[in-house]
Amino acid sequence: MPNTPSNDTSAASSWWKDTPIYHIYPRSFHDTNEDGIGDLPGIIEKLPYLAELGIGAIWMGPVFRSPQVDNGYDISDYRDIDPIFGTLADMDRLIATAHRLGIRVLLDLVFNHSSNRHWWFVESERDPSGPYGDYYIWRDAQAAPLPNNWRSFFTGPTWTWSEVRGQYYLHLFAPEQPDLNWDNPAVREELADIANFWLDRGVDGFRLDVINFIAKVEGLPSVEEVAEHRDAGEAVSSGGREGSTEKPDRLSRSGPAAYIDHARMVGYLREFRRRLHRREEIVLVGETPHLSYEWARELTASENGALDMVLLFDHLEVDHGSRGRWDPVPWTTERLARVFREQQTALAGSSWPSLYMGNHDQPRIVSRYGDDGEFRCASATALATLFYLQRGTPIIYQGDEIGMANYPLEDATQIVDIESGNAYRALVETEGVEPAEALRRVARNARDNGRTPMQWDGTPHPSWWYPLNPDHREWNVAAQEQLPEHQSVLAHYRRLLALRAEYEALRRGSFQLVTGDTPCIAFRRRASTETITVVVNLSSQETAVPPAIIKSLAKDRTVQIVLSTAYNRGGHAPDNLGSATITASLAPWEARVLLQKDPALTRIA
Ligand code: ISL
Ligand code: CA
Repeated sequence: MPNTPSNDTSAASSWWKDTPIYHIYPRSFHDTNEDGIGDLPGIIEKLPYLAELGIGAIWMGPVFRSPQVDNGYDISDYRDIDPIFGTLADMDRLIATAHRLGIRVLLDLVFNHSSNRHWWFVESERDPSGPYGDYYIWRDAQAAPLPNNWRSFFTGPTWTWSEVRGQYYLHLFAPEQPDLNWDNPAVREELADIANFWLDRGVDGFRLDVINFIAKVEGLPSVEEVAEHRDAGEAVSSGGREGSTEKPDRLSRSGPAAYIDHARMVGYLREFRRRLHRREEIVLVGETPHLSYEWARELTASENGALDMVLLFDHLEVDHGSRGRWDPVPWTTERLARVFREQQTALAGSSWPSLYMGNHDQPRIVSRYGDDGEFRCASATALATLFYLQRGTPIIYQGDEIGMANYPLEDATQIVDIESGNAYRALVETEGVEPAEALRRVARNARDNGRTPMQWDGTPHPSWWYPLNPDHREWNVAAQEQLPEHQSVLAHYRRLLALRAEYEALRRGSFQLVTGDTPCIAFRRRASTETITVVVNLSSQETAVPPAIIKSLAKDRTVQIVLSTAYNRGGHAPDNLGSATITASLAPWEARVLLQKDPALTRIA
């Protein structure tokens, strides 16, 4: 078992606060049998690369048996590996090899819904009064066209008629992804058993897919009726403490958050955790789209015993227009800084933030918030410094460590992802948007952007299930290993993670936003004997260090620069960063990390 950080008193608890996690999208990570799909042997082969990067855990996207309607997020057997990825023996070998390298393993459990090809659903359809009859959410046809007016994440209604059973069933995503009925105790027991099956094989935790949607509002009322209940100030007890009223979610007036009964959801997850083997050693990370900060804190407060972290979305929605991700608008430093402050404030104390810039559902961060043209390396490293030195656990998405960018989508036929493809067709066919304009809107945030194959070297791999980004010939791991440090995104990520390992202020220190006025964001991390200030120029122009930073540093002679993404600016070779002037103007996309060791503070033994 990997050694736990020395400052942990209890042998294995909260290891996940001290080590970055690397998010692998297995389908696109590394293909060892030339079938064009990444596989488990491919992940095993790259574990040393990940160990050298400095990560302490991997989160792998779903590799269970699946018809692949939603690239594995439609599971038909939770206890077996899909042959396109490998076998159970491969998984056992992966876990053992990772542990030998000091890397823990998290799996991605999709428990809000299964595949419609899971035998539970086949039986539920065939035999309504059988043992699986109540595993899903079924409703009779009524006078109204559908049981309610909820909308799917993947466009269209959330109800599909089953000729076999003669009823509608609920699916918040594709019709091939029927929602499981968490109100059924047999379902909750079955899912805890599946988690224990993997924990008994040595897995160290789980990322739980859209886990905040597992408890739907009683009676499945229409969106408007839910809003009325909440407007009437209906007191809804919070998950942990009775009596407090639920603050309306940002989206409780409409959209997915209106479908959730949060108090019941928290209750189910506390019961789920109580049932898990090794529950003190593992980490539970919930993916929670549209979750309010209040409920995020409720879910992750350690005393509530539900989840350890959640994946919030607000920092990846500052470029969403009024109609969401398919209505992209320019983002601002002010909006992003405000979200950072809100998230860090909400999850201070006994909660713990996750820090992520992208994943298989998001566009590439260097294309989204950076400058993937002239300042691609500078902006990729600046954004990594901005996100990953905050309080919380960094979750690095495969390829971001070498500055991978969006795929040049020029034709709608290149959109393979179900959500993005449905959104494009809805814009054109339902809203009458010109195809070229619909493509412009969807291409920027299409999920395909984050799913192109990992770029290990410059050689062509024509068999890949999705084409490699044409820029892989220049932007790849092998090339980054050869570049001088200050031109290598990969080298910067290694230094960044090493910096976190070196300074307690970065691992466990407090967070305080100092400024968020265009074009800079600056924040401060404090621990017992050190203060670290991070200031980032989020523009392609040179800019002055914000006055608030200069004021706080001017008097202190002990300040030194421990990291800068503009190494080659003013003699900033990595080994003499300390000599550079602290308040020199910031180069385009420069992130500067300043250390103050306060001798007045005694080091806590
Ligand atoms: O980002 C999103 C919401 O704004 C959606 O792209 C995404 O579907 C949502 O975050 C939920 O994602 C998870 O569940 C989906 C699956 O398609 C995603 O890949 C998964 O990450 C359904 O299982
Ligand atoms: Ca393969």
